[in-house]
Amino acid sequence: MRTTRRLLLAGLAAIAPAAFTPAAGQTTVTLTHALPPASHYGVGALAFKETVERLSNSRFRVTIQRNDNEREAIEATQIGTQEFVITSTGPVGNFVPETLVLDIPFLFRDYAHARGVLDGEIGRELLARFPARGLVGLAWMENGFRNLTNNRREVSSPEDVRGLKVRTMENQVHMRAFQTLGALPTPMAFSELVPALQQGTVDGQENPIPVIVANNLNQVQRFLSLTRHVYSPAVLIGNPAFLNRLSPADRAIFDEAAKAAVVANRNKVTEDEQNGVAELRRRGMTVRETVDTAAFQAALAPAFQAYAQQFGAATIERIRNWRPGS
Ligand code: EAX
Repeated sequence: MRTTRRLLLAGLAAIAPAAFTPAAGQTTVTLTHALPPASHYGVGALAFKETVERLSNSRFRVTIQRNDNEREAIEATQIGTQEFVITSTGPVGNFVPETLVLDIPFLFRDYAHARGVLDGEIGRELLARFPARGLVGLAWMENGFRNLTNNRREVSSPEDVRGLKVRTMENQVHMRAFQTLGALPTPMAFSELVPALQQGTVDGQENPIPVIVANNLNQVQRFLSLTRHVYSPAVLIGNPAFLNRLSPADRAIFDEAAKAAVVANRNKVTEDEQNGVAELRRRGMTVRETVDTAAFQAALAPAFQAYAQQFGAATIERIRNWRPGS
């Protein structure tokens, strides 16, 4: 009897999405991200939680959990075993290939450029690609400009990268870039990174200052070079079935909470960018603040040609040439 009832309810929920709203009482949803609570993702997740619970008068409760295998968390959000994930775009390209264009090295001039593109027409167009892949891109968040760390040597030019075994995210754009520089890119989930560095499976990795600081990567990495070779967006993704079942008023609550998450997250990135390098030097890292960016860009020319083939030169130039008000 209970099975029949459950099937009937599931059927009703499926055919009456617009009208279906969670029963009175509390609905608990789960959001995961890969980093510690005090990180730029953690503060964003907390802002999301607080906003949802405040605006819904606690009809919805958000449980925040850590999962540092981002691909796994995106899959869980897709199938509905969790409702939300905050993730870097690293693995997202395996689900929504159009987002890979954002991972091209040296595409964005600075944070204002990246935030402007993602908050504008281009960012909206990319989020619109998520539903066809069984995901809802609620908002662009931020991971930050990625920098190279390693245990073998100071890096200031492409020659210094040659031969380094570098952990990359499971991202074909990043892997091509490091292959082109003569490194040995080794893709793996963030959850495998620290053991790989401890065991010497890889010599180095690349991540934004906020990630390096939040995860104490100074404990397993000696040299930091401020290459800023890639801007790494993050994205808040939701489960379509859950979101489509919400009333318009409740959906507006989650949209408002996503905006609050973006503000808290980006403020923390800005703060970490201001203080993180000095903190990492204090913790004992050898920091190379200036690198030969022009030489890196020149060395990546073959990769840029491949990216233009893959994404279209016009699309890349549209992003690269974006200006405020454009
Ligand atoms: O999203 O995997 C990575 O290097 C990411 O930057 C990290 O998980 C934060």
